[in-house]
Amino acid sequence: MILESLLKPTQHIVISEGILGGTNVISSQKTVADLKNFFQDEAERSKIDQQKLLYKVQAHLPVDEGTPGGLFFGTTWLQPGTIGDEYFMTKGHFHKLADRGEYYWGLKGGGVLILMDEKRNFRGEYVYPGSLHYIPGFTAHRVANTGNTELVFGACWPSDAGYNYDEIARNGFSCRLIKKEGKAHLISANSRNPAIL
Ligand code: M6P
Ligand code: ZN
Repeated sequence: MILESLLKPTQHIVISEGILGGTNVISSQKTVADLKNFFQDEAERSKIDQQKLLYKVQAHLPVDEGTPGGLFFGTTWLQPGTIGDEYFMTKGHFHKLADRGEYYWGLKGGGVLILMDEKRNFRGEYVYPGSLHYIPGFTAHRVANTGNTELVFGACWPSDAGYNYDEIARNGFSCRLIKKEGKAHLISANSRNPAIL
């Protein structure tokens, strides 16, 4: 009787893999088709199997999107590979409420977190199992997989952050993560190379 208020958690996580279970967990995925115009070499992207999986996301959404004060928690599985010389990457976004921050952390594989502020200044941080990244507000974020295996990373963000994909779709990031002589290089984008939705 005394133990009645001790409850089993509604959620669980396979801690090393990031796999989420329990209530209110949603899954989504992005294919090569979904990243039309996001890579520098659009001609190459268009030649690849359009249904090929680039990444999948699981997220625990305990409250409605837009609710102030809550948190969302997710995992992303990003496949290895390149399009032209550019590594497979997530779309990347600013937040709709632009001042909202986010945490990312590396779980498996290796890559780079690409960050760009509102003045289009960019920087990259290595992602690896155990890396922890604080993404400040007003900062677009995208992850690229530079390894030969799946890159898995976790994320936690405010439930009212929302997504602003438009800015990236219009102007892209000011940098690209490319493979040159087998190594990753973060280079300034030579053109704005707008990604038209
Ligand atoms: C992380 C979080 C999610 C995001 C996902 C994929 O898990 O930041 O909010 O949706 O990465 O990134 P994107 O939405 O930019 O494709
Ligand atoms: Zn975000």
